[in-house]
Amino acid sequence: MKLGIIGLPGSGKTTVFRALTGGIEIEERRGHHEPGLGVVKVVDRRLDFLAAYHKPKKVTPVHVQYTDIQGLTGEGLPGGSIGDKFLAHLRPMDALVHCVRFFESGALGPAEPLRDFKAVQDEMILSDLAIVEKRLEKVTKDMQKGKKELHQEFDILQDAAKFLDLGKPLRLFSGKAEAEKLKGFSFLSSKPELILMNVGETLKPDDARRALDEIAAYIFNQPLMALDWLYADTEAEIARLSPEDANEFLSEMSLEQGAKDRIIKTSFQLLRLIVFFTAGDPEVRAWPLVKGSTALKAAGTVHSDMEKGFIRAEVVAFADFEEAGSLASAHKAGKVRLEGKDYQVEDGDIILFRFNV
Ligand SMILES: Nc1nc2c(ncn2[C@@H]2O[C@H](COP(=O)(O)OP(=O)(O)OP(=O)(O)O)[C@@H](O)[C@H]2O)c(=O)[nH]1
Ligand SMILES: [Mg+2]
Repeated sequence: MKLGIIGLPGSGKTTVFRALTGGIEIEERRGHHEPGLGVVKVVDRRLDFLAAYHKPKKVTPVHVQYTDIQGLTGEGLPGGSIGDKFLAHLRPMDALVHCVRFFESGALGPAEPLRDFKAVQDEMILSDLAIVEKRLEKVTKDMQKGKKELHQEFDILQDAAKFLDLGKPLRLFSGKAEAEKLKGFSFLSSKPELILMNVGETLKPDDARRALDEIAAYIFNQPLMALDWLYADTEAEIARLSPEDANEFLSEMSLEQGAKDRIIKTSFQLLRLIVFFTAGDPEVRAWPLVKGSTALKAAGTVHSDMEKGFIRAEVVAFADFEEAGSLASAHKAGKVRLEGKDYQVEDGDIILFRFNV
């Protein structure tokens, strides 16, 4: 899962990045144009349980990759716009984490979260519109040369352009069947987005929630959006601590949980992802999968050969496995099911794929 951090210059993106990744495995890049990458292993109690049971050589959690565009891109000065170069880095992402400043800054002045949120959203919309218009130009030329089959794409693009021209993000377009045809463009305003407000330490949770409510009211009808907030400066410190020290720190701050795990959970919901497991001797592994996917799709996630030669899936729900205590007991209790390729995988399914090579 690839998450890209977006936000105005100086909104705290890098601080949020550190809070979410613990500053670990950051690839330092020379120059300011290359994004910083941080990989986070998703903590999952179920994976730990399976690892303790199978004692495999390898345990592989789900990985989440965060991208932070380092520094300014030249176009984006503090208080200014983000710039196209910056936005281009975000097109390959599965979802965006939109960092909104809610702390007073010497250079940028008092915080105005809703204004800043709108500014970034508008910039994404304009950037998408530029792509649509460029493509429309090309399609128009090709149609004049006799490529009649481009008519459908032309119509869809014109609809999208109208939408964007009104200042509406393509997320609102996504209910329509045509939206499928636009997928290849990786439009920013159609990506799932987690609005993450970066709150100054002098502000109270109630202040944060009020500011978030204003943004929520503004985006009320947009699908694929989620909202959350954090004390990024503090969380960046916490993310560096050992789990024990972090817990002590959190309880001192009367916070229940660090932002890191919570944000991952929210991102999973935003992307409608569930997790299934493969568990055996060489490897116990957690896999992300889009909710509603079939066993065949899950097999393909593990290996294309498994999808091609799929015979059946032997499935046990994690809760049943845990209760039974062993695979043999789960079998005895009739909890291990044989499922076909159309079976809809559930969150927490432990699956053994049978396949022909
Ligand atoms: N008080 C407070 N200051 C913060 C917080 N987060 C970031 N800052 C400050 O805001 C400034 C900018 O933070 P960065 O994380 O570098 O912001 P950025 O969005 O990555 O900036 P660019 O990459 O230059 O666009 C720094 O001086 C931070 O110390 C926060 O949660 N609270
Ligand atoms: Mg930065």
